[in-house]
Amino acid sequence: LFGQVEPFAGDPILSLNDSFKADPRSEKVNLSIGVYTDENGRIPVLGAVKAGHERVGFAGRPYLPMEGHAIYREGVQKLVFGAGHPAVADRRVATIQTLGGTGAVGIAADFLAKHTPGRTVLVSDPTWENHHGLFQRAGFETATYPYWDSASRSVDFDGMIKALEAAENGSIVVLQPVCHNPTGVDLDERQQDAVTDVLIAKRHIVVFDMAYQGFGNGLDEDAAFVRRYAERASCLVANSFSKNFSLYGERCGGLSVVCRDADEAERVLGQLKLAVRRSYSSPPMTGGLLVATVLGNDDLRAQWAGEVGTMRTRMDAMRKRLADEIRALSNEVDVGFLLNQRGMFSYTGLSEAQVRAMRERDGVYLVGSGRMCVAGLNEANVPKVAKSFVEAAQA
Ligand code: PLP
Ligand code: TYF
Repeated sequence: LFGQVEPFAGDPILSLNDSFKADPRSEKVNLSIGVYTDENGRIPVLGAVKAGHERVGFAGRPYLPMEGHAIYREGVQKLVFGAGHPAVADRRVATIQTLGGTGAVGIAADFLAKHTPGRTVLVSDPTWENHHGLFQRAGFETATYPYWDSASRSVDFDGMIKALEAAENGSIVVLQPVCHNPTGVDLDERQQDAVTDVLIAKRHIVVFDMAYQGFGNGLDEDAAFVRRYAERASCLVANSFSKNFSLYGERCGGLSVVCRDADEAERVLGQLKLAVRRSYSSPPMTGGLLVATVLGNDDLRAQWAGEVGTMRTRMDAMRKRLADEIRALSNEVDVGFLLNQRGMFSYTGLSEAQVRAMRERDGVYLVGSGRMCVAGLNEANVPKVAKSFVEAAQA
């Protein structure tokens, strides 16, 4: 019956993570998968989440509504758009609880496939690979807009603008507003505004995918692009709590659709619920209750915001430490990229062969594209990573 079924090659990043776990060397360093680990190399349990867990305990487990927990959805709106945002005040935002950021992008794709079918979907080159996969699964063809300029190790802004202008009116454009995966480079405020002008003039449908809110400059600062855009036009916003709540396995995220008015938002919410009903009926409760409890309580929310700041500060410090260590070993390796890029990832510019050499010789694991997860760095492993990096870069 299933004789023709093709083998699945596996997800390259998850496979690399498995190879890391199987590597017997004790001095190995995992800078591959996008997971935040603390100074001791562990995935942290945030204090605010632990306190939330104690508060909610374990009571009955009825089904949640299709759209998720009401306090959770309110929390998403406040976090993504800010408390006083006009779209929220006008009740023009339809928000649902989703299965992580992946589930949010997936439901966005399903929703758009039904209500705006046949459009071209443009994602950045490069991007999180699943952007292609999720929109293709929903029936779209995907194409790319230029994003990364390897010569300057920054955004190919002119290329991006030209591609958005050249695209058919009303195309679907997926944008990562902050801490771009995999490059670590973001648009600055002037560039964001220029891109916004083009997107609105072309009546493109924008899907923001914000998986790292709080890891760039701050929770509010990181949402500024989305907030300004949503003051000017309708859009979809996927957000993830996997990283900033350190709740990877709980699958917590949100999808918000900014609409023209409250009536439209009500109907859009209905269609999002229908998409959920046809896919998995309703979201799971445990992780959602934790997030809702933290976001819905002023003290816990403030504690959480502080802990997000601690994660961000540590990653920034590790970027600087690695740059210093590399400079101490060699004047010939340019480390500016480590300091200009933000969030969990840095595109190093290393080739696949150089990345392989670091992995095989030194047990330092980066993704084949040259992406380094800086959250895997700590005081103990930075010297080793710096030495491995310099040797690979100069080979
Ligand atoms: N979008 C981007 C850009 C990501 O980098 C990731 C995860 O790494 C996701 C979405 C998925 O997030 P989640 O793990 O919450 O599904
Ligand atoms: O880019 C990353 O590292 C994350 C990790 O199914 C990831 O996207 C990779 C595959 C996956 C879930 C998370």
